[in-house]
Amino acid sequence: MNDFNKYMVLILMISLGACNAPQEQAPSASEDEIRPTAQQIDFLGITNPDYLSAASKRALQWPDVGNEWFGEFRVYDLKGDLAYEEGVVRRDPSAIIKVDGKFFVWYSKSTGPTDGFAGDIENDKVFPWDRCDIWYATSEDGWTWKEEGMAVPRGEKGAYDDRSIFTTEIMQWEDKYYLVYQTVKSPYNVRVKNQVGMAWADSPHGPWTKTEEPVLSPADNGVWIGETQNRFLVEKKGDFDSHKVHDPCIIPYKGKFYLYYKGEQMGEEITFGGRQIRHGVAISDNPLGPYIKSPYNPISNSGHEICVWEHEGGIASLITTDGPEKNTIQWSPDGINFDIIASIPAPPHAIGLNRELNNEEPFAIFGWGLTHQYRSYDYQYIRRYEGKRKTTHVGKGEAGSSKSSDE
Ligand code: AAL
Repeated sequence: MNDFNKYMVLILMISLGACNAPQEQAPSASEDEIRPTAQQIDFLGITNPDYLSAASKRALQWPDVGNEWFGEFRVYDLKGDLAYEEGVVRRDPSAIIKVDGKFFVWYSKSTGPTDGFAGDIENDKVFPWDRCDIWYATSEDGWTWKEEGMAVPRGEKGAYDDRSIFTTEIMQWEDKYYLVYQTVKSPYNVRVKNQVGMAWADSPHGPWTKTEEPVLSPADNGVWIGETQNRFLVEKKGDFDSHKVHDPCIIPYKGKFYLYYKGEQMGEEITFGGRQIRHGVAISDNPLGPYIKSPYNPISNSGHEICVWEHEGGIASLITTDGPEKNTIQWSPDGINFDIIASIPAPPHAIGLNRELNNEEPFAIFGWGLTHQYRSYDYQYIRRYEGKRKTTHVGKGEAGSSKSSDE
């Protein structure tokens, strides 16, 4: 374990143990062993090194990491066809790629309000992402977008993707384009299993050819109790992805194709970090599959939408929304074993990274891209985020820090 990992394990152990610890204690033997240097005492602002609080002890274990992942995000309205449109859902933007001088994005699109599960699910719309198809848009400047049309439609009645296809990602590999997306077969009830489908094309404008079968399916080892449509009633929960495989994103890496995804488990619970959501990876020698799930799955214990990119010879992953390790950047040298390398303040949801930006200093990957936001539960729209690294905190008119490199 490197220093940062030891530190994170320590944080977790100390913070869990600390809940039951008496408020005042005589210094223990191990406490005696902690001898901060004068520089550490000054940097951490410790009042008396003979009386170290649990928080100070944890702070003394911090590795000497920089602030290269610390920054802030702002979100802006888009112009043109991706501006908010009443009655229309546009959400879960893919990464942005640039082809022939134009930016391209793909996303889920549906119309009309959400009815939920209480009525006639055969005809209603159960979620904002129900009854979606994959659409795409292009832009010259990343602000004004032209909706080019539908890229991939739902399947014919009876097909595995006949009800909704949504939450897509794009991979450009050699001279071909690959879209992966979630699929649901009708009827869309709360226990329906969600799969991952794929389509490929020679041009970002299509035409797209779907693979005959889904490229990824949920684990088949959970057991529901009874027939009632209640997703929390389980005899056995099964693997982390026994109910749904979501948010697929493929990264070509070390001569193979790594399909990262979010798993949802049958009988999902709320834990001390929120919803039980974890990520997995499935690996293939070929972009079209077959994708074999890693035996190391799950490869995260937290997170929501997948946001991964190649970084310093490994894979970086932005972990948001759910679980004890939310709002962290994690990094893995092998695409499988991820460690926390930074905490990150309030990143946007469902980020569509701008893959054109991945060549400069670390935070530059977040320079700008797309996200979605809820105007209401019924309607979501795509917006632009801009991320800026932050190295100082100064008041208006105050002399800035000499350490600042970005203000
Ligand atoms: C998202 C994704 C998946 C979920 C829903 C639509 O942002 O995690 O796609 O199914 O929310």
